[in-house]
This record gives sequence, C-alpha cells and structure tokens, in this order.
Amino acid sequence: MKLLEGKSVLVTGGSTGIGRAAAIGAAEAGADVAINYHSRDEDAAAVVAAIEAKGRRALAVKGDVADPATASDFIARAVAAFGKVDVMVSNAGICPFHAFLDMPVETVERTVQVNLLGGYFMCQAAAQQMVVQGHGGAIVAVSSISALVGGEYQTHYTPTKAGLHSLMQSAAIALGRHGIRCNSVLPGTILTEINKDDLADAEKRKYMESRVPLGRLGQPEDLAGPIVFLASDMAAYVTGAALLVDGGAFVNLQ
Ligand code: RM4
Repeated sequence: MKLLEGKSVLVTGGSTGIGRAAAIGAAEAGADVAINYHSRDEDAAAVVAAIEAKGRRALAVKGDVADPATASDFIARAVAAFGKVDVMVSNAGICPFHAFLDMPVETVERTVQVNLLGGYFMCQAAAQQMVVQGHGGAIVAVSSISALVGGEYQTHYTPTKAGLHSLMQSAAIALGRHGIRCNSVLPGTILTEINKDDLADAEKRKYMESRVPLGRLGQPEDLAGPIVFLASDMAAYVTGAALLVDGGAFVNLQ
C-alpha cells in the first residue's frame, strides 16, 4: 500500500522546484495530483506528463495565487477532475532578493500577496472543501528556515515565511475538530528558480554550502519525502508541527 494511495493532492506553484518535486513525489506515492502554476505552461505540461507516466491522474490549472479567486477556481477544478481534495500543499512563493533600505513598495506588497496571502487563501479554500467532504484532510505549507532566522536581503520574505508557519499553527487549532491536520516544512537552501540568481554569486554559494552539516545544498526532491509523510496517515497524530529540512543548517551556529 502506497502512502497516498487513492488521495487527491493539490500543489500550488507546482511547475518547478519544490512544488514540482512534491507533485511528482505524491504521484509516486499513489495520489492523483492537481498543480496550480503561474506562468510556465511548458513546465506545467511536463509535470502533468510525469504524473501520468506514473499511472496517476493529473491536472494543471493556471492562476496567480495572490488573487483569492484563483484558490476557489483551483479547488473547483480539482474536485471536478478527481471528485475530492484530500491534501493541499501550499508551496507557491517568490523571493526577489533586495536590500532593506531601498526596498520598493511593490516588491514588498507582491511578496506578501503571493507568499502569505496566497497561502492563506489556498489553505482556506482547501479546508472549506475538506469540511464539506467530512472525512478530514491534510495541509502542508512550504514555509522556510526563514521562519526562524533572518536574511539581510529577505526582509520582505522572512516575515511571510514566519507567517505561513504561524498560519499552520492557528489553522491546526481551527481545523482539528474536522480531522484536518496542518503542518509546515521549513526548507533550508534548496537549489531552485527562487535563488538561482542569488546563488550565481560563487562566493555566496560556497559559503552557504559550508554552513550545511550534511555538506551540500538541498535539491527539490529532498522535500518530497517529508511533504508526503506529513500528508499521509503515517503522520495521523502530527498537527501544528514544523519540520526543518535543511541538512542541519539551522542548528549549525557554534
Ligand atoms: C530560504 C533561505 C534560502 C533561500 C530561500 C529563497 O528560506 O533563505 O537560503 O535560498 O529562502
């Protein structure tokens, strides 16, 4: 029996990076998977093909998570395709690295809208559907090590990741009576589109690598197992929790 056999799993920001790895990992674990994506049509189609190649049903729905209507549309389309929503992986996020003192207003607003409000609307819409279905569910937010530590060029971003972590804690309380579990993963530095430019600086990349006890930066696939676990019945008594997936970076201070 696979961990997510027969489940309907939704992933936001599913065309690349951690979202893509979570979507394919969920399909490998036996789930039908719907992805939301913002703009990369070809990448989204490739994820759909990868899921179908595993013998599972797949759906890609385009939309900007900053718009609350995207969440209701995504849920409705997934229900039309698979009949239900069992798991929401709220992953879509941006991090336009920028200094604090001259951070443009639009950059702050967009980052909060996508990362925090987008996550809020998606999790809320998924929870509403799960409550109607009446058989519980699981929500996994892709927060970050940045929920716990700062970043000089991430003053707009770290509060959104702390916010997602906090959202899972409050939602765990609000939804426990419905059998809906809410947890977050806190990835460290994972090599994806979000930090490609930032890590193009060879010195910075080397420094970041040197901070990781396991000796390497993360790959998106490093998140698939932890996300599938939290989404699955193996984590039936886990809610309101946050799981660092950072190669040990967070504890490596002294
Ligand atoms: C993470 C952490 C990583 C960075 C990403 C964008 O939380 O700060 O180092 O690459 O955010």
